[in-house]
Amino acid sequence: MPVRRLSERQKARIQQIQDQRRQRLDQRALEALTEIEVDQPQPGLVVVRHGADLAVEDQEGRVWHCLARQHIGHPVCGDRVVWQATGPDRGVVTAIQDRTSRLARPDYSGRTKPLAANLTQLVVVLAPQPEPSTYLLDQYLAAAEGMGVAALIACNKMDLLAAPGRAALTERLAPYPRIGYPLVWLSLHGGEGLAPLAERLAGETSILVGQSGVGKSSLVQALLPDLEIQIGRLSQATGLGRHTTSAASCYRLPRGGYLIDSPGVRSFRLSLDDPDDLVSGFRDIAPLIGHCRFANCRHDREPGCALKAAITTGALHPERLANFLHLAAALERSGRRY
Ligand SMILES: Nc1nc2c(ncn2[C@@H]2O[C@H](COP(=O)(O)OP(=O)(O)O)[C@@H](O)[C@H]2O)c(=O)[nH]1
Ligand SMILES: [Mg+2]
Ligand SMILES: [Zn+2]
Repeated sequence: MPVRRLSERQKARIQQIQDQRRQRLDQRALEALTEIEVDQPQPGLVVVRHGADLAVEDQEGRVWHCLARQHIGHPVCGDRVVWQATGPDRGVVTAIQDRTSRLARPDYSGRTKPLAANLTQLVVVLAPQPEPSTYLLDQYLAAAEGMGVAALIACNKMDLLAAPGRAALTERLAPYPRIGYPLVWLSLHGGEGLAPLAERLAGETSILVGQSGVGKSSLVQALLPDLEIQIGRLSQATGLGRHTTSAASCYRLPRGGYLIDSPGVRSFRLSLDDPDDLVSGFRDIAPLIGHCRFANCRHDREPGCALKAAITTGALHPERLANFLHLAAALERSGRRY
């Protein structure tokens, strides 16, 4: 995403417009609460957020068009909230419950903005085409570690590979299951692997991430046979029509659990705000840090390097170390050290 540089004046102006908008919205929410006989507070799940408009699912699975009280912060897709009905299909969100995880992305001003909450699983989608990049894969996995959610690798379009190509890719990705990341092989053209993937998604709140062209949109379609119906239901609830498909949406999976989908979420990348996140993002490297002979070891040619030793024993894959060092170098160029 290109970073637009705004002058202080422009930023102040944007802030002022946003504050005014917030006040107006809070007024609307307050009016809604006072005008009508207010119902009991009840728990709900934010299934779509489009600007200030929220679609909140109640415990019976009904979807309500809600606004949020402004002082509570910004509810996002996946948030568990407390809300009150104010009309036949309208309500006001009065509290956001603590998030177990949050997926965030920096906005125009560099402040991170949450995109989705309470995910339990990140699904990294790869394919033989476009050429898989373990550098990108390792960043997604580090992001999952940073959020404290499980990660799963789904390798799609396997129908494109004959036996030798398949063996080569299996070999290349072999380090991942070894360090505890499950791997599923898929072909949407041919149906291979969809059932095992659906099994791993059941009961979880997952998102799909990965390079453009690996088949994420196709996978969403395959996993959600009633996608059109769900989109219709959610866009009707927010009163915004079908252009809400650009908003992050939380779809119900047929076997329970949710799939959060939006173009913004799919293209999310690791941002290394905190250098500690780099080390803790590599579960195979983290336990080795601090065990080199020299405290300032660069894990390059130094004697007594614990990381190099782990490569010799096969406990650490050289490509993982190379990707780690690459990210560490990028971090250092920005003036920080892990
Ligand atoms: N051969 C093959 N093509 C696939 C498979 N899954 C998706 N595609 C194709 O890959 C292209 C990109 O898919 P898309 O879902 O748009 O990828 P996205 O950019 O990750 O959302 C489309 O032309 C799909 O039809 C598959 O399993 N095998
Ligand atoms: Mg797509
Ligand atoms: Zn070292």
